[in-house]
Amino acid sequence: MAKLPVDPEKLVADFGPHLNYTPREGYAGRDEPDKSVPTHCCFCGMQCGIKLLVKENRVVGFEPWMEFPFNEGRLCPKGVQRYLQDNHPDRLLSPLKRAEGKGFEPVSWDAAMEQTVNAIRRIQEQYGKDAFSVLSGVSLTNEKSYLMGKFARVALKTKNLDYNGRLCMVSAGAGNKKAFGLDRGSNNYSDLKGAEVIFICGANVSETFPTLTYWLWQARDLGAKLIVADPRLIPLARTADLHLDVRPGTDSALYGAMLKYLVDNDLLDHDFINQHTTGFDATIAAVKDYTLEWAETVTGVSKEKIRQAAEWWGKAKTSFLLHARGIEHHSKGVDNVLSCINLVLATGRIGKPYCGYATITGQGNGQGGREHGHKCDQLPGNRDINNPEHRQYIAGVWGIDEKELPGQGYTAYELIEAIHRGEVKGLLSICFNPLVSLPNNNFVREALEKLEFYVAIDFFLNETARYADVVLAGSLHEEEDGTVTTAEGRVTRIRQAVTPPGNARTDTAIILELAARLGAADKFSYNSSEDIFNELRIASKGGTADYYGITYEKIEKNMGVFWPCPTLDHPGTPRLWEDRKFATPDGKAHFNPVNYRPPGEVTDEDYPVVLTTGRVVSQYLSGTQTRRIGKLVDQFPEPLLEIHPELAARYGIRQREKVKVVTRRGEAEFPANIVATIRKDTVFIPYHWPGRKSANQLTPGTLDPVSKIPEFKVCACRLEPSGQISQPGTETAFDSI
Ligand SMILES: Nc1nc2c(c(=O)[nH]1)N[C@H]1C(S)=C(S)[C@@H](COP(=O)(O)OP(=O)(O)OC[C@H]3O[C@@H](n4cnc5c(=O)[nH]c(N)nc54)[C@H](O)[C@@H]3O)O[C@H]1N2
Ligand SMILES: Nc1nc2c(c(=O)[nH]1)N[C@H]1C(S)=C(S)[C@@H](COP(=O)(O)OP(=O)(O)OC[C@H]3O[C@@H](n4cnc5c(=O)[nH]c(N)nc54)[C@H](O)[C@@H]3O)O[C@H]1N2
Ligand code: SF4
Ligand SMILES: [Mo]
Repeated sequence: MAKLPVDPEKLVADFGPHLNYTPREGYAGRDEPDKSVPTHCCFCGMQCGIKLLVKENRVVGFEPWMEFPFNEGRLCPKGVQRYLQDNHPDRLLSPLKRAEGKGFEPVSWDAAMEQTVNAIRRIQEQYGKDAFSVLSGVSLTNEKSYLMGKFARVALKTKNLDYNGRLCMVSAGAGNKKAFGLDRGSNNYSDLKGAEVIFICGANVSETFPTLTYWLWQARDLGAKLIVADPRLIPLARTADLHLDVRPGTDSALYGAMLKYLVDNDLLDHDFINQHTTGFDATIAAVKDYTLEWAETVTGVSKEKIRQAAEWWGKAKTSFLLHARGIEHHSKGVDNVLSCINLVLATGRIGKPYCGYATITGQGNGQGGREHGHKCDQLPGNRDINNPEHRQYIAGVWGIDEKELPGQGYTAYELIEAIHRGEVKGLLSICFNPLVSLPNNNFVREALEKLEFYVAIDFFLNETARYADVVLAGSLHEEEDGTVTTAEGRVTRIRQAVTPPGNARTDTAIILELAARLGAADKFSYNSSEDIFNELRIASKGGTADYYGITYEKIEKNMGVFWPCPTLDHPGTPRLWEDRKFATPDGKAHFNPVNYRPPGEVTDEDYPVVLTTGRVVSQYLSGTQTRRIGKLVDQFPEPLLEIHPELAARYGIRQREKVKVVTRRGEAEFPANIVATIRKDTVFIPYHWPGRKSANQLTPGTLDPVSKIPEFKVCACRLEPSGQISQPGTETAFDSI
């Protein structure tokens, strides 16, 4: 087992409640702070409110922000310790340039900018505009997400721009747009409190969205039944009324069989189906053969459990369905999402108090960042880059001719393939660590080596940035003003607490200077983040993600505003669809038929075990930030292979024995963590570590045909025990890459 979780008393004794763990010389960390700045956690989509304590332009601690309505001061271990990254010695304090044979050396901003712009110009002149590409990220604020989309299309004039939400939210987004015409969770979470049945599909809420559990406990206290579908008996499932231990990659068979049960037993809302939906007949025709027995064979969940889940779901008067990446990270992620939505629509339980549906957005600004146009197929306001009217409108806002606006480019993983083919020669990345987070990372590494020029903007030298020619020292969440949109759809304010240290700059300042040096200064003249937001409001006006009626002042006054908010006197929309007018062209919610198909890779004689990947509570994404926060590392210092005792016994694997996991892409060794909380045919590896400890050496580049999300949640593997026992804490990844 890993070390025990950190002892809070020891933490306080070591560091004091509000003390930075690397106080610099002459720095009076224990004194009263100069100010307390209400803002939000920089990590997950809950965007918990937090107050940062600032002394001499440094973040030195935090205190709870009790008034912020979602979390009311509560925080998870990452939120509590996030401030410890601020003064980390690895923080980039100056632009860097690759010096042959010497690694990186600091350079002036002028030299770094000039080298970057010259390389962009050369590549675009030699190979065409689209040969230079951009990968962006949604830890960025709405303002920066919008800016990146405009920068790629107007300053670089390239079509090749995509973002890390491609690995995260796109299956949910595509499913929601098909069914509702709009991509946002239908309700804010207060509707959980009062729902009779709560169905959680593929979301490890207690570890990945810890503060959301508070709303679930309140619902349980009021008598809600909790159903959890997950191949692991995750912490939340241990307290659930029903755990559906689904075989990875088979969810649509499970939900399809539940839908058939609702139809066969007439547990349907006929009025809602008749008046407010289309596609019901075709959808139930698709599941007509999905008997409980068939579903048991496909999913591995007993037919009695499936029947029970359908019965509870069907008979409830109020309900809330939530899903996350467990059902979305699949080559049929969109189908899985649609099969969940079909269950919600069949019972008409949406747009009413305590009746809701939502995907749980992952990254900090995973919601806002997927609306403002840094996706390859999207323009601001969640507009479609292929729609002539949408193009015309945005070209007008940006003061360019519609013909100058590039078309649709490659999605993130397709971009890596295009680099391999030699079609794309240059890359700018911001807020993205694709070498760790994309699947099949040996293939990604080869692509990075082929680039003629690569510039990265980050505050740490992440593993991908080590392949860069130039690294531009950017800013942390708390070093710039802006807004984010929480998983609930609430637009809130990020407040600048400190300015970037040393010679680092704000991300916005970097992008604006690059745009100016590329000759687009007139299109990028803003004096503040609020200026950018005010342009975003106009750009989003009339789109499905309409922010026009939201202003900084209104956010301050109301502790956030829920979009859509089309006019200045509009109060915002915490609960969607109360008027039953869906955002589809015909105003109806759309059922979508889902035919079950197997995952991209199934087990066989050579690769007999199912591998799935995901997260642990104390680490975040590619780990760039949380692997630098010592106390979080202590909680989970290294990736372990979760394996059931029976499967372990079949291979003679002992606790903490190093096991080689082999897939068709590669192999990697992990100590075994033998737990009874996982299916007997499945193993699980968390993916927060790089290099030789990266789970993504093993995962496939299979994509969903619609959303182009990679299939992180299922592939086939073989296990080869090594006979060696590993000591806890010795399997860190610092010897990697
Ligand atoms: N601690 C922590 N919190 C985070 C993050 C983090 O990195 N660390 N990241 C944030 C981000 S960006 C995201 S996207 C979210 C992700 O949040 P989650 O989706 O909750 O996290 P995952 O661990 O990726 O996957 C969730 C569950 O899916 C299950 N699963 C695997 N395969 C299947 C399947 O085929 N069907 C079903 N039903 N379940 C399956 C896994 O066992 C796992 O428990 O978390 C956010 N919060
Ligand atoms: N096997 C497997 N792989 C997965 C997943 C999985 O479940 N299994 N999950 C996928 C999912 S859901 C996601 S979201 C992706 C995430 O994958 P990534 O987006 O690549 O992960 P991050 O760690 O967020 O990388 C972001 C980088 O941005 C930097 N950064 C953060 N904030 C800012 C900022 O404000 N400004 C600047 N300039 N830089 C910033 C950080 O320092 C870090 O280096 O991983 C995906 N990969
Ligand atoms: S739940 Fe998410 S937003 Fe809240 S403190 Fe934890 S990581 Fe931060
Ligand atoms: Mo994510």
